[in-house]
Amino acid sequence: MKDNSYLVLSSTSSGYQLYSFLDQSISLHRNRGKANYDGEKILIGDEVLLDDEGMIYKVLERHNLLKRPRLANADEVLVLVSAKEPEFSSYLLDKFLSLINFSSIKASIVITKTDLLTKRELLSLKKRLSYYSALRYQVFFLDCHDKIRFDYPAFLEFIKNKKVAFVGQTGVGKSTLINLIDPEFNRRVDSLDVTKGRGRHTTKEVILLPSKVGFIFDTPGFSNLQLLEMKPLDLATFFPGFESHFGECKFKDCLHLEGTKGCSILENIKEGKLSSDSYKNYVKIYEEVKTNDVWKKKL
Ligand SMILES: Nc1nc2c(ncn2[C@@H]2O[C@H](COP(=O)(O)OP(=O)(O)O)[C@@H](O)[C@H]2O)c(=O)[nH]1
Ligand SMILES: [Mg+2]
Ligand SMILES: [Zn+2]
Repeated sequence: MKDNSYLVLSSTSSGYQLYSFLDQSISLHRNRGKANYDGEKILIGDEVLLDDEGMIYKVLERHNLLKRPRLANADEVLVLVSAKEPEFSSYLLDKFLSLINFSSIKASIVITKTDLLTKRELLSLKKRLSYYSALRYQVFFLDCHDKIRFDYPAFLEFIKNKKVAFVGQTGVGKSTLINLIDPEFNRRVDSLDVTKGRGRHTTKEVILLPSKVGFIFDTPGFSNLQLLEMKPLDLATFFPGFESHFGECKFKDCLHLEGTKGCSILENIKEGKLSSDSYKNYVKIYEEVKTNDVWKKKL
């Protein structure tokens, strides 16, 4: 079925840029009226069919959906977190991983700006990240300007022939990394140094780039991520490291909060099998999810 379907790369005011699986060409097409997916408009990453006049008339079934940034059919989501500038944040990492787990998509971790660390800092960060490797996340340390140093060759092999989404805070190096993979894309890179007066250009919308290696979603940055669609119990289930303990707590709807009797998560933390640092992130994110009442209104 792939042969006559098209992949949505980007959305413009004059239509959708589509990639043809048949001949790898890219062309602009409009939507005939109301082609949608369960009432939702076409997303980047959707696969669509064209009628005889070259108009989109059908959206094919989605394999998955990432809610934030909103995109369809990623094989893998790569969470980019910088080692420095902005400072490494396990809080943001845990938050992203929760959301991706919740969306049932595979996640991996990319640490950017590794070149800015001293040897000692690198060792200490690697130790910190070994917790995530033990949870079976792939972790890559990169300098987004350098194809030789650190884990770039393994990273390149990893993304080959996949559709991968790069997500992460503004300024972590998403666009820089895309330019390293395929300089032809010439993605705009933001200067963090405003004194240079170049102004800031940001990736404003999700776009899917057909690179020489594989398909890459570049996504808009943000300073913080809100988990608006997640309920407290979703977080308690999908927080990184917690999934494999699902159903082990005494109470079925356990939120793993301090003092809960028979909580498997708290026991695992006590035994050092789950990270107490990450647990602090959990409590912080739980408080945010609890106070966000968007989901309550929908009930
Ligand atoms: N030293 C260093 N700087 C980087 C690296 N990756 C990106 N940068 C710089 O970080 C800034 C933001 O990069 P950009 O790709 O625009 O980030 P984005 O907002 O995630 O797309 C730019 O000044 C880049 O040159 C890296 O691995 N090492
Ligand atoms: Mg960017
Ligand atoms: Zn529990």
